[in-house]
Amino acid sequence: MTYLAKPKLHHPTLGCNAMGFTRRDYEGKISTLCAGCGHDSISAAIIQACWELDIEPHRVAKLSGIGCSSKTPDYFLGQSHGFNTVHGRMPSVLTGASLANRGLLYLGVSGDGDSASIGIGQFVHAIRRGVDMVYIVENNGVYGLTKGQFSATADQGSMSKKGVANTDSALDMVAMALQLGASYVGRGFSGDKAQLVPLIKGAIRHRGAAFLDVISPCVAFNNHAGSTRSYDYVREHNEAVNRLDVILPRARIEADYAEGRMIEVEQHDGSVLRLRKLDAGYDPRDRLAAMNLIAQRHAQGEIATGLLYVDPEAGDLHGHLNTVDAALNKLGVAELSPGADTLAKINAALR
Ligand SMILES: Cc1ncc(C[n+]2csc(CCOP(=O)(O)OP(=O)(O)O)c2C)c(N)n1
Ligand code: SF4
Ligand SMILES: [Mg+2]
Repeated sequence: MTYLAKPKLHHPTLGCNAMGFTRRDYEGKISTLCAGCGHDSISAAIIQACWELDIEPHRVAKLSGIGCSSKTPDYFLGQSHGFNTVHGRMPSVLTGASLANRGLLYLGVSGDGDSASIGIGQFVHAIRRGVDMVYIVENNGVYGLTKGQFSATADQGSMSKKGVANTDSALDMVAMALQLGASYVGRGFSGDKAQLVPLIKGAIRHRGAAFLDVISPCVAFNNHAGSTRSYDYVREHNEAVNRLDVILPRARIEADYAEGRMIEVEQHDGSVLRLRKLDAGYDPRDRLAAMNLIAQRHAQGEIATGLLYVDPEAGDLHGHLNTVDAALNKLGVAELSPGADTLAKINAALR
C-alpha cells in the first residue's frame, strides 16, 4: 500500500476557523516519508497556514513533480484538487491550469532535483512569466527518492553519504528567482515552523510569482558525519535544536532562533549551511539589496532566511495577457464564438 487514509475522528473541542473547518480538515493521507524527513514539517506548515488563513480546501490546486517532496501533496489538503505531474514538469502544468481557471489558489510543490535539474527550464519560465502561484522547493541538496545523489543545489566540497566530494558549484534558486523577476521570494527551514508558517501565509496572499526555497534535511541520505544538514550537527550547534534530544534519531530537525542569530546545519554532503534571519531593519522591497544579501551571505558560507523580497504591487501572467475573469470551462457559445461580423473585424485589423 502506498498510502494510508487518516481516521476522520478528532477531539470535539478542536477549534474551527472562520470557514468552520478544524485543522484536521486540512490534513491529507498519512505520510509514507521517512520519520523525521523535513518535508513532513513543510506539509504541517502548509496545513497550519491554510487553516489560519481560512482557505476553503476546494479552492486550492496542488501540483507537483516527482520526488519525495513531490509526493507530499498527498499528505496535506486532502479535499483539494491535486495533480502529480511528470518529473520537472510541474511549472508548465500549473501554468496551464492557472490560465484555464484563475479562481483557484495554485500551490506548486517541488524538490531541488525536480526544479533545479530536469525542471530548471520550466522553473525559469514560470517565474519570469509571473504565474500567480506559490512555488515551494523542498531543498535537501539530494535526490532523496532515488537514494541520495547530489542535486544541483548541493554545496561544492560537500560529502556524500558514501564519502565522495561534490565538485560542482551549487545553484541558488533564491538568487535565480530574484534575477528572474519573482515578486515574493523567501527562504525558510523546515525545522523553524515559527518562521515558515508566516512565509507561506504571505506567499498565499501574494499575487504573482511567489517562490519559497525551504531547506528541508533528508534524514536518510543527508544525515552523516561531514554533512552540513545532519541531525547531529544541528543538535551540537544550535540550542533550540537541542530540544530534539528527547526525540529518536531521524526525528524532525527543529530550530527556534531569534532574529539576526545564525545557526549552522550540517548536511549529508559535508557542507555547512548557516541560517540567519534577516535584520529587523532590512527592507524586503529592494530587489537589488536582496540580491546583494544573498551573494554576501553565500560568500561567507551562510544562508539568509526570511522574507527576502516582496513587490506588493507586482502584476501577474493574467494581467500581462489580459485574460478573462471566468474559468474557460464556464465560457458559453456567445463568448467563444462572437460571430462572423466580429471575426471579419479581427481579420481586417490584422491585414
Ligand atoms: C524523467 C525522469 N527522470 C528521472 C527520474 C528519477 N527520479 C525520480 S525522483 C528524482 C529526483 C528527486 O529529487 P528531488 O526533486 O530533490 O526530490 P526529493 O526526493 O529529494 O524530495 C529522480 C531523478 C524520473 N522519475 N523521471
Ligand atoms: S529519502 Fe530523504 S527526502 Fe525522501 S522521505 Fe526519506 S528523508 Fe525524506
Ligand atoms: Mg531533493
